[in-house]
Amino acid sequence: MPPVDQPISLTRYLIEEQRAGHVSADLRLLIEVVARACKTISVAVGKGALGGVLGDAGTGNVQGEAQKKLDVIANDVLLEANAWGGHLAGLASEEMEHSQPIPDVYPRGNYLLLFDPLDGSSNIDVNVSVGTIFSVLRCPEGVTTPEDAHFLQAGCDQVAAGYCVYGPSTTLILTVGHGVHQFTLDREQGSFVLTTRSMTVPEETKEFAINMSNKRHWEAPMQQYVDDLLIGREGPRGKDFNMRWIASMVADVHRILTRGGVFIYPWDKKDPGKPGKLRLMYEANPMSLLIEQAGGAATNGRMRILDITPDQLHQRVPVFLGSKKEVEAATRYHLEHD
Ligand code: AHM
Ligand code: MG
Repeated sequence: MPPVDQPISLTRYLIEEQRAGHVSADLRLLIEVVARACKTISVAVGKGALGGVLGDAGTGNVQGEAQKKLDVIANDVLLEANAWGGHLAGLASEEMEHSQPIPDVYPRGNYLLLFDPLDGSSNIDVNVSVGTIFSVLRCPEGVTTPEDAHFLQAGCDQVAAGYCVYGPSTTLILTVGHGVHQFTLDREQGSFVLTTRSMTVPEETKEFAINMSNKRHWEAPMQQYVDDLLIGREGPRGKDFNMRWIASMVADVHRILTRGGVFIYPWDKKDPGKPGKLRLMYEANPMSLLIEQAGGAATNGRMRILDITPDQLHQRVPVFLGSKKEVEAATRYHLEHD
C-alpha cells in the first residue's frame, strides 16, 4: 500500500472524485456529513469515563440487545447531522426498529443511509476499539417518502460504504466503488487526512478471526474447516494458522484490510431463527463492499453476500470475509457438504 506523499484532506479527495465523475455533488456532501458526525462520536468515545458516557443506557434496541449510553449518543449524532443536509431521503439504523424518512421541514435528496452507529459496543467499557459502519443506497426513482421496503436492496447496489474506527487513532475507511482508502483524523486540525490510498487484502493468509466459544453451535462443515485450520501444517491445509478475535467487527476487519486474514461469524444454532449474529444491511453489506473493493471476497458460506436480496431491514446473515483464497476455502467446505 503506497504511502501518500502530500497530505490530502477528505474534502479534497472527494472533490477530486467528483471531478473524475465517481461521485455526485450530493453524495460527496453526504459523505462529508457522515465524516463530521464520526468526528463528534470520536470525541464522545475519547472522553471515556470523564464524559460520563460509559455504561448501559438502561434501554434495549429492536434486536433485544441492551444499549450502551454511547450506542444511543452515536445514533442521535448521526440522525441529527444527517437530517437537514438535503442529500438524503431517509435513514435506517441498527438501533431503530424502522427506517425514518427525512422530516418534512427539510428538503429530501436522492440517497438512503444505513448505519450501525457504534459497532462492538460491548467493548466500550473495557477501552477497546469500537466504530461506526455505514452504507449508502439510491432512493428508488419516484419515491419521496421512503419506507423500510425501499431500503431492501442488494449490497451490490451500494454507491458508497465505509467505517470509522475509534481506536488509538480515529481512522475512516471509505469506498465509493473505486478502491478503498484510509483517512486518519488529525485531532489538532480536526480534519481527516488521506493516509493510505488503495488498500489491498492479500489473497492468502495464515490468520483467522472467529469466536471459538460457539463451536458446538456451528454446522458440521464449519466445525471441520476450523478443525483443519487448527491441525496446522500436518493437516489438509498444510500450514500453521494464528488466531485473533477482538469482538469488534470494525477492528477485526481493519486488521484484515491492513494485513490480510479471514473474519468469520458463521451460522449457529444458539438463537433459533437467527442465521448468525451480524446484520446484512448495517454490517455485512458495507464490509463486503469494502473487502471486495480491496481485492478480497465475502460470502455467507455459500454465496456472495453482495448478491443477497434482503427481505428484512434487520436480517441476520453468516459472514465469511477477507483474503480471497481463504474465503473460497471456507466456502468450499460448506458447498461440498451440501
Ligand atoms: P454490535 O453491533 O451489537 O456491537 O454486535 C456486533 C459485534 C461485532 O462487532 C463483533 O464481531 C461481534 O459482535 C462479536 O460477537 P461475540 O460477542 O460473539 O464475540
Ligand atoms: Mg454491529
